[in-house]
Amino acid sequence: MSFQLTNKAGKQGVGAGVWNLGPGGDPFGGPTREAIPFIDRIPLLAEAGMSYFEAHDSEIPAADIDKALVAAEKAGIKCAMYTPSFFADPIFKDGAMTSNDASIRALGLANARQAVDSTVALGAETMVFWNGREGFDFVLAKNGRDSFKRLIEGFNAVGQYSLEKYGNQIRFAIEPKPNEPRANMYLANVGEALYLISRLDPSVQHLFGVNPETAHSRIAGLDYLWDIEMSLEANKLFHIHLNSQDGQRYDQDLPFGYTEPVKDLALLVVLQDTAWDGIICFDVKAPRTDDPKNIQDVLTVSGNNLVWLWERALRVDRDKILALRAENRSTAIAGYLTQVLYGID
Ligand code: XLS
Ligand code: MG
Repeated sequence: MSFQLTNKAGKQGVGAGVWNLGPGGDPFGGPTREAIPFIDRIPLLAEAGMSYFEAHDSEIPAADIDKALVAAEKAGIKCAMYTPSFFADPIFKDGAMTSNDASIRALGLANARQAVDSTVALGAETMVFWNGREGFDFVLAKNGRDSFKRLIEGFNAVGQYSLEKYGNQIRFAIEPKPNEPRANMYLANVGEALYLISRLDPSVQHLFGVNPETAHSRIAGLDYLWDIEMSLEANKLFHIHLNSQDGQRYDQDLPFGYTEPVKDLALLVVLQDTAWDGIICFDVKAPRTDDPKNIQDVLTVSGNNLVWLWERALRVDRDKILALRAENRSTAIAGYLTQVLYGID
């Protein structure tokens, strides 16, 4: 059984990352579950209702792609996106594209080019760039203006490589996050990512968009629905990571639909109304407290919440919202959404 969304435009099915089913370690304590090999997580994602998987190059390196494809084919699941892990290798401890050391920037570029090839080999249409280590912990440790220029150079070079080798076959989605693991991260929010895209070379600009993650907006104290609307307005919503966050704190990757169901309902209304046709993916984390046999709960809870909220969103009377807007009754709109959410209609 896979999660399906009634009348969704474009791509059906939902996805999640192989990293979502981790062994449960955190900065204060080791794993609470035995680590499942990354390739073996692919069938687990499918079993939990996912039609797509996502992976970092540190989880499924180029050498394992054939094995991943066999496992995916067997499980009836496809790759939604692939992403270079600029944050994992100690060589990139102070960033890849924004490192002060030109030889490390060159390594970052080589790593990104390899990830482009792997994205194509896996049959994914999207490669994500998450700003993992691109940032600073101490002021003046980097020159911010130089860092920004280096990001532009780096993305231009990756875009050029991909365009020359594969044409428009894959697109790049920049995923903003304000902090963690760095104290301050470049491309901290959707607005910054869109500004960066506006500064890219016009020959590659069309290849770049954003991958907003709802929890990341919340960590920044921003409204994730507005972030997504802004991406849509710019015609740059290339991918999406849904999850929940319980306040402004460390990145929790809670199940989608858990903390702010009314806002999630409104988000789905917006996606339905714009006929967004991309794949909907979760970026959640199996909590440290869950037993190994229940490791997929975080995915099934997210999937069920998505399907239920999607069905509710289809029932939202758009004309009623317009009428209430015309009467300047924003509180009544909030009440109406809650009414639909609770199924009182
Ligand atoms: C981390 C990010 C990461 C990206 C992919 O906070 O959400 O998991 O989605 O690198
Ligand atoms: Mg993410």
